[in-house]
Formats: sequence, structure tokens, C-alpha cells
Amino acid sequence: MIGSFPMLNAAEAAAMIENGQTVGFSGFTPAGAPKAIPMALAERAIAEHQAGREFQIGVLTGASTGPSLDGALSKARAIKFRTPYQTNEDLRDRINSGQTRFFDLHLSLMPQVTRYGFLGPVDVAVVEVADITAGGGLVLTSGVGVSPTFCNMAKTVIVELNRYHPPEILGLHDIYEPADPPHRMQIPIYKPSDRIGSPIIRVDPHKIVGIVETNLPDEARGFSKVSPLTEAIGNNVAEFLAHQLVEGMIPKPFLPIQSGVGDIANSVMGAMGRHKGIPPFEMYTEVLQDSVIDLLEQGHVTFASSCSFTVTPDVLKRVYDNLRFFRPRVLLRPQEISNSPEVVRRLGLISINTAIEVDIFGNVNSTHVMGRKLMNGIGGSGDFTRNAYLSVFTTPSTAKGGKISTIVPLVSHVDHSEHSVQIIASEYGVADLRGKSPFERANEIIDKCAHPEYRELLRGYLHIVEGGHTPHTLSAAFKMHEQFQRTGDMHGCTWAVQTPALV
Ligand code: 0RQ
Repeated sequence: MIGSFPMLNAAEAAAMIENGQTVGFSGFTPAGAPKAIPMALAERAIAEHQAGREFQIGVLTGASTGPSLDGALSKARAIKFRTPYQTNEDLRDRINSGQTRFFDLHLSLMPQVTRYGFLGPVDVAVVEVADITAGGGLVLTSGVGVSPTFCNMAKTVIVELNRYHPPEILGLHDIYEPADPPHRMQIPIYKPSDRIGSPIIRVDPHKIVGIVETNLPDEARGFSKVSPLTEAIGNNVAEFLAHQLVEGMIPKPFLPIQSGVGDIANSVMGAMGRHKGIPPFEMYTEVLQDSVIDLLEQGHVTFASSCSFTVTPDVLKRVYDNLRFFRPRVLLRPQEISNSPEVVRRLGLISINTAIEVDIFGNVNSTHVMGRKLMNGIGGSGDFTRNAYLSVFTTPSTAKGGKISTIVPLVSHVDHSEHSVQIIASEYGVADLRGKSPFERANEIIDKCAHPEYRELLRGYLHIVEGGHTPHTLSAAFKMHEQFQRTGDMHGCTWAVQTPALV
């Protein structure tokens, strides 16, 4: 017993979750996501299916999770419904084959749509903690996500007490839930380091039905080494921002940075830290990757507000071994605060996210390969992009060994429209779309960012367009995509129009 809470094993905890229920899991990315209970739940689902009984649940989370949650439950065919973001291969396959219903949502909205009841009731919250008080005070671990809201809304709460995370991390979190309309007030954050809430979640102790003790590391993926390509993109972004500062387009000393996930984002942060023209800066972001921890240690980043430490286990250990250094320099917040459009607009963030494809007019597809297959989801990229002081998208100029141009006449799916996207950076250069007409934007993107092998093809499109403010020829706009689907390579696409035979 801890306080009046019974200790359970993971199987006993999993047995408390019924077929058809909706479960809210803690964490944001694999950071802070429960592991033992979802794995036991997957085993339970397999056993139920073998006995010929249905067993599927709705899975609500902060963002993606790790293999023990999305992976194990997907392999067990136990996820009926999933929101708001994922990165797991098995889950992705089930979503794309129509076996799991997926709702792709801006991450800042997840807590409030849960409170508003738009997703139905939350039956159970499963929350990973580093410590729990006898009165139901929860000290979260490496990610906050939607945990405060899930704990408030759920009928019952099951706690995974993960001894891997030391109780001394108390104080790294800033838990704050805004009131709902029509009573909502401003979120009183005026600089990234402003603390506005509580270091713990206070849960009604009567709702806590048990504690499962574990000692399991986070499941954050490592990064590939910085490649010449990601380094070139990183250097282009850093050089551009340093120049903007000199030109007075970014106010001195600098503005806070939001940076997305992945190898490119990691590389951009590294390049910004190395660039002599970029002064030490703050971050107001949703994930802290390995490179940001280096930058904090080196003094290039002076403060980081985030929703999670999405770092590899070695790097997390470095943070925990040096809490005296990190505690005054980092705050972990719920995603409706870390990603709050209100705060993003007020602080004047520079947002940097990665695109799957970009069109010559500045629309960005972050989520769907060839317009159909979900990759991960919009994540927080829309929360930041739409409200940033300066919104940047990075992309390699090609994908799949050069057979796909990531710059196309018209994106096959839109996540961020031309109205929100200001800067595009590839390994070849940086396109600045601010204040330009659609035709000017097209030339800027082709000249600065497209791969040289595709520039003539893209310019050719501008010769066959039918005019208008945003010039297009609808019958040709997806010809590069069609060419890839037919031949496995966008090279070879031509704009010759096949005139239908007259009847
Ligand atoms: O697939 O590995 O099978 O070859 O897409 O591409 O280059 O590994 O890029 O890991 O940086 O992810 C947009 C997906 C980029 C990510 C995206 C293929 C490519 C590869 C992945 P393979 P890379 P990254 C903060 C902000 C949305 C959410 C977001 C993302 C795979 O950044 O999910 O920004 N963003 N959140 O080959 C076909 C193209 C392609 C393509 C790339 N045009 N056509 N395939 N690929 N371009 C984080 C959170 O919100 C939590």
C-alpha cells in the first residue's frame, strides 16, 4: 500500500479495463507514456480474442507513444479508436487499412476537446508517475501531455509508479488547466520561464484504484548521425535567421524557438547553436530533443519550456544526474499550454517544422504520403505555424533516393495553407514567401529550394497554367504524383496535355 492505494501487478490493473472503454494514457511522445499496463492489456486482448470474445478500446494520448503502448496494443488488434498523433508502424498500418479509426487533431486542442466531451467519456486514466503522495498528488515523469485533464475527467485512475524516474524531479512540471468558455481568462505566460501552475497533479484519491510499480526506461528513438543533407538544411535555416536578426526583421536579442521532431529538427538546432550570429536564445516548444539538452548545457539555450523530454535514455540520465542545473532552466507543461496559440502569438515564436511535401504556392503537407497514407499526424505543427512570428518549414528537396520531388505543383493533402507558411528551407536554400504573390512565390520556391533535376519540370508547369491569381491547370496539377504512382519515379513527367477525342 502507498497511502490507502492498493499495489497491483500489471495484469490485475489491465483486468480493470473493459472491452469498449476509452482510456486516457499519460505522456507526450514516448516520454512519460505508461508501459507495463498497456503491455498487460495487449496480452489480455490476445487472450480474449483467442477465446472468441471482442476486446478493443479507444486510446487517447498526448501525442505518439512507444512500442509498449501503441505497438503492443496494435499488434494485439486492441485499438478501436485513436487520437491525436502516432508514429508507430503497426498502428500506422492498421489506420491506413481502415482497421483503426484515427482522428488527427492539433495537439493543443486535445485537453479541451476531451473536457468539452467531443470525444465521449474517459473511462480510465493510466498515468505514469515518478512519485505519489498519500493524498493523491502525482509527480509526473518525462512528459505531461493531457494527464491533468485525463485525471480530472476519468472515472478511475490507475497509476504506473516508474522508479526509473527519481522523485527528485518534483518541480520540473508546471501543471495548469484553463477554465472553459465562457469563463476562460488569459494564460498568464509572458516569457517562456513563467511558472503559472502547480508542480503536481492533484487527483481525487477516491478515484485512484491502484498502483503498479515498474522500473522501465522511456522508449524514445535515437537519431541518425547528422548527414550532409540535414546539416545543409540546418545551416541554411541558421544562416537565414542570423541574417534576419542583422536586418532587424527579428527583434534583438532574439525570439523564442519552437522546433519539431526528427533528424532535420535535431540538425537545425545543432546548427543554430553553432552559428556565431545567433545569440543564446529561449525555447517555447513541445518536445526537447537530444540536441537541445546539449545547447542548454553549453549555454546556447538559456531556458526551455516544453511538454516533454523526448530524449534518448543516456541523455535523460544526464538530465537526472544534474537536476540542480536543469531545474531552473526547464519547465514541462500540459500540451494546451506548451502549444497554446494564444501564448505562441504573444511570445512571437519562430516555429520550425518539417514537411512531407510543399507546393510551389506555399501550401504544406505534413501528414499524408501521396495524399492517401497517413504518416504520423499534424502533431503540434499547426498550433505553432498558424500563430508564429515567423513560420519556417524544412524539407529535403527530394525523397526516396531522388525519385520524388518534395516540391510539387499542388500538394496532395493540405495541413498548413499558403496563408500560414512564410519560409521554406531545403538543402539548396531558403525561400521567403512573405509579401509575395502566388506567381512570385512559385518562382522563389523553385529557384531556391527545388532540386536542380526538377527545376525545369516545375518551371514548365508555370508555362502551361491557365492563369488566375493562383495559376493552375487542374488536369495537370497532380501529374508528378501520377507519374510516381505509375513508374515509381517522378522523373519523366511531362506536361503534354492529352486532348480528349471529340465526340
Ligand atoms: O520514409 O523512412 O520510409 O523512407 O517520409 O521522412 O525524411 O525521415 O523525415 O523523420 O523528419 O519526418 C513530416 C513525417 C518528417 C515529421 C515528418 C518519407 C521519407 C520517410 C519520413 P522512409 P524523414 P522526418 C512536433 C511537430 C508532422 C508533425 C509535426 C512529422 C518518411 O516531421 O510527422 O511537425 N511532421 N510535429 O522517405 C513520399 C514525399 C515524402 C516521403 C518524405 N514527398 N513523398 N514519402 N517521405 N517526403 C512534434 C509533435 O507534434 C509531437
